[in-house]
Amino acid sequence: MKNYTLLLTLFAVSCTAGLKISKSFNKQKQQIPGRIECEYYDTGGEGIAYHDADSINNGSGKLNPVNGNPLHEFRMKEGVDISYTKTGGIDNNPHNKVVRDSNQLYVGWTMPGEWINYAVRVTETAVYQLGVMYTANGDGIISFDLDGRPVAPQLKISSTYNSQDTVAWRQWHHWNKTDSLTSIKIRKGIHTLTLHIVDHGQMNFDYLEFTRK
Ligand SMILES: [Ca+2]
Ligand SMILES: [Ca+2]
Repeated sequence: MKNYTLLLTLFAVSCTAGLKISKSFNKQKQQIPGRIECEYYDTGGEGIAYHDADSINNGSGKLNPVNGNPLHEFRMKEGVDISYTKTGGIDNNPHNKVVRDSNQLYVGWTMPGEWINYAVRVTETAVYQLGVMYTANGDGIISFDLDGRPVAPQLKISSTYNSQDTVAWRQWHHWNKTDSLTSIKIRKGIHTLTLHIVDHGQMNFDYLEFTRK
């Protein structure tokens, strides 16, 4: 019996040692209430901190070539695709529903099935309203897990496509902010928040905003 218990203990220890978990970016947990910057997703790589459709960063280092500008090279070796808001009619265009600051990093090139983890520190147990700063080339669906369990129904991100805009690529740059996508009760403490791209994709996410209801 003793040997059996010892074996079980060894098995448990080795499982724990082999378990890889995602960790906060720059060892700094983002806070709720507050803004969760989507580009500050966890470290740990593909399958641990995120799942992305391809292993290259289609923004940093590609669309935005390496040139010494940190906005061009942000997390460029990781699979999650990142760009930033630009002037010259790109992200400050007349079809925005909200005023946009330039040089704001965001996660883009989203595809169904992708997910991203965020280590968060929740400073008070409360019901939080969830806001999102985003663009959507068509109606998209996202969902959220907290510590691996769904915390909200699947959520529709309304399209910001506008046929008045004849610049085809700019259909991915019409920014909007929703302040009350859903309400989520979250307990005080350290949690892992997971953003899932459920359907359509083609959305850009600058930040999530959690405010007390
Ligand atoms: Ca990618
Ligand atoms: Ca951002």
